[in-house]
Amino acid sequence: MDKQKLNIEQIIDLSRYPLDRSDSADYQSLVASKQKDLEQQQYCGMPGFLIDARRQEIAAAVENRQEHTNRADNQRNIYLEQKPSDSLPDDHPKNVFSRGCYNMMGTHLLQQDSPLRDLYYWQPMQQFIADIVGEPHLYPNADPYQPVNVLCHGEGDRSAWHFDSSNAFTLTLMLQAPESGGQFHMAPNTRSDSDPNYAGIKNLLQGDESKVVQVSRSEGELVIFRGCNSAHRVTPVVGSRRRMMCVMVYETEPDVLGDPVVNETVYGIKNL
Ligand SMILES: O=C(O)CCC(=O)C(=O)O
Ligand SMILES: [Fe+2]
Repeated sequence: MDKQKLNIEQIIDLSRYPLDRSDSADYQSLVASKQKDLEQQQYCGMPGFLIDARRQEIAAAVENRQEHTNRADNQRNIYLEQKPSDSLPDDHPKNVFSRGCYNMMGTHLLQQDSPLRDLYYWQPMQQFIADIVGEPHLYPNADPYQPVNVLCHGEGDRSAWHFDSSNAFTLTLMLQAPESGGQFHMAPNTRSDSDPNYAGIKNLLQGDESKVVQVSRSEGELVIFRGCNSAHRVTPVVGSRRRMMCVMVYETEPDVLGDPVVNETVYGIKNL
């Protein structure tokens, strides 16, 4: 890649997604339509958000640093817990464990001149996401490892059904699609803040896919989803081409740092 600093129009397709013209009618109608999708479906997608030449360069850089990424391979329940609840029956969702395996690349492994950093810290990007998710402002996460990650699923890797534990929304940018498999499935509104819906979750875990939707994740597509109450998974990747998904974390207040215990588990960072 040219070492000169890239302009944002070399990273995002601004003709389709006019983040640089927030006063324009085009911007307002884009935001309104994505807000509506997010509200109705619990996700919204923006295909072709990332310029394809950048996407290819970023994917090659991620591939080159694969050996430094942290491997996770464990059994967890849909709440991402690894310990059973002895007081509950074996078929209770808290006691149903499935394998999750992937490699995680933290922010510290991204090159300093990675376009992913430029995109993440670009103020209009932060405001665009804030406008869609209905926050007055969003701020970058201040942790050295957590703000911009690339989640890598190699052959056979998958993420089992889970709820995202803390974030009200999850922001993802598809960098590379696998040959096949690696599909993103979601059961919108599986539970709510007032109803844990253990019976519905039990059915889902036993294979009832009647409420499951497959969300398109094309290369270069930006997807925002609400994963706290909508269970989702990534099906096993088939073939040697790695699935690479950039996950960006914005906060509703400035200067948020990560938990060192989480950083050890997720990125393998010790001795903080
Ligand atoms: O890789 C994906 O498509 C989904 C990632 C995910 O579930 C998450 O970041 O919480
Ligand atoms: Fe998730």
